[in-house]
Amino acid sequence: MARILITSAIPYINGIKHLGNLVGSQLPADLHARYMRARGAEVLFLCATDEHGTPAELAAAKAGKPVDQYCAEMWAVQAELAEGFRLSFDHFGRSSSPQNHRLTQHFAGRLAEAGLIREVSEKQMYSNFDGRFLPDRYIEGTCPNCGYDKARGDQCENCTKQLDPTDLINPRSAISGSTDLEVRETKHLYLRQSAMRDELSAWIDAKTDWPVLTTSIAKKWLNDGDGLQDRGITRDLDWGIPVKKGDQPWPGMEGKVFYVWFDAPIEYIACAAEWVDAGKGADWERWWRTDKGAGDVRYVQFMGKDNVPFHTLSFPATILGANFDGTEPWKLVDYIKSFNYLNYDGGQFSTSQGRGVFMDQALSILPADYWRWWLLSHAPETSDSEFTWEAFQQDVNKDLADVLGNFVSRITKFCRSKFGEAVPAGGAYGPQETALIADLAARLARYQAHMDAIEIRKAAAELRAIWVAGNEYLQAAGPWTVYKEDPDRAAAMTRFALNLIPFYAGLSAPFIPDAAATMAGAMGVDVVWPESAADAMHMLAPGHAFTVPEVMFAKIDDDTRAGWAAQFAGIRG
Ligand code: B3M
Ligand code: ZN
Repeated sequence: MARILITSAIPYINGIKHLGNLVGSQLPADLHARYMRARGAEVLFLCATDEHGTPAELAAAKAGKPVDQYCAEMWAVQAELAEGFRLSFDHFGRSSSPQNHRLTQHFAGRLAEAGLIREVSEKQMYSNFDGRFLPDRYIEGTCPNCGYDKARGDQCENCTKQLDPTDLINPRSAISGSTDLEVRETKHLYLRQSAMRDELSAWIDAKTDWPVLTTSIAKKWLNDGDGLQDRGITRDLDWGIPVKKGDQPWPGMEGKVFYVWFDAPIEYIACAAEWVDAGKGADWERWWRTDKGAGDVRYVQFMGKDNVPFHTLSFPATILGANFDGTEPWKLVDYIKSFNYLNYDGGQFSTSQGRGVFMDQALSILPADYWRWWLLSHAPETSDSEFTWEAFQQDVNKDLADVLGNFVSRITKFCRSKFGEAVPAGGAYGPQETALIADLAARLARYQAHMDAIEIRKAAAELRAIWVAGNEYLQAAGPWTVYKEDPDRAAAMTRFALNLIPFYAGLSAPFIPDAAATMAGAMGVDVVWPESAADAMHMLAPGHAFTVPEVMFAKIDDDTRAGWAAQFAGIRG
């Protein structure tokens, strides 16, 4: 049995995520997890909140709460929204967990043993007004690379360049806006990732099957040398994982914490330990250590493009470095699926500016399946894509209501009125049905190939075509007309069309799990992946009872659409 480890980039704790965040990591990761489980793989699907660093501290300060309390509350909010969107994590952890404290300190100790950490006395921005150092997001200014004027001290959101606070032009404090800043000396630990350039370069060169988006970003940072500069992995902050060498103190580093981007990817590992400690699993090393059973695991990561440098360079440097003596072979990622950005109505989604539709708002106006279908079928794979209310209304009405929902409703109602609420006997499948089975078999093979390759838009297009094929069959066959002259033939057509419903339920479940459960439930069967189109059309035997499901998808009318467009035009307060 195939074993698949899946992680989604772990969302920052600082507030509710928008739909652009959702489609850039958690949602496609869920699609893959659901698909692989349906195909019989043993899957471990992990996500967590990213609770350290300046995003957490700044957001807690804004909310007027102690940062630990703020994080606990926001974790619960994010966990509930994840459930609302039917994200099927095996565990939703927290990067502030004791497991992550231990592992992060462990990795730092191993890297020190390997000689991959050096102590650097460096210059940091200090705000006289705020009376503190201003690492990372505590400072904003103009990007030296692209000129974007809201670049943060750790990275430019606009061009993805990783930055140091001292790189910014016209820097200002993100807390007070003060420009009364000075440079002060402070001591920090640096990860010597540059020492691992050859190893990382060979590893990435071997990944010829990765999406171009992933490898192009990785190679850009490798080859212009920029991304592989040694990076500071400690910070002068209160909140975070205390700097230690394993469980030993680190002289000179008292009062400092690890940099959020050092401990966040380690949470992927710690999350598996949390999963075990929560009583949900027996052995996390079986997923993470190739010497302890993870040798046959395929590890797939999902993330937005701005996270690629950390996952292709920094995190691999950490876990490869920790195996300097061959005693700790950690599982490296096998495939990185990365995403461009989803834009919102002519601009960017923005958490800091409250622009766009956020996960809680989305669920307050429509159930998860509407969003899941639209977002996944427009996943920004090869380029940025754009959410508009017009496109959303049009696609949802067409694909979900007119095609899929209408098919299910039409055939179940027709059967109920002519044959009752059981699959009719009589007649036999003829050339029309044989032709559709052949078509569906070919489409099923293509759909599986796209899902295997995590080509999400192509998979969605094929699934839509599979729904359309059923609708067209029903339209062309016209059992309601045939019934008058040849009720037996109409019964065979009806039986065939009813059998398409569980077939659709199985294939659609990774995209729209609730609707799939409704379809299968109405037909009195479980949601199962149809391994063969021909067999699937004989699954419901004559006499098998069913019910007519409630309306599966309501259409969005123009007034409603216009109302939402107006409601979400402004910025969230
Ligand atoms: N929290 C950034 C983000 O949410 C960061 C990802 C960490 S993945 C280890 O986009
Ligand atoms: Zn920039």
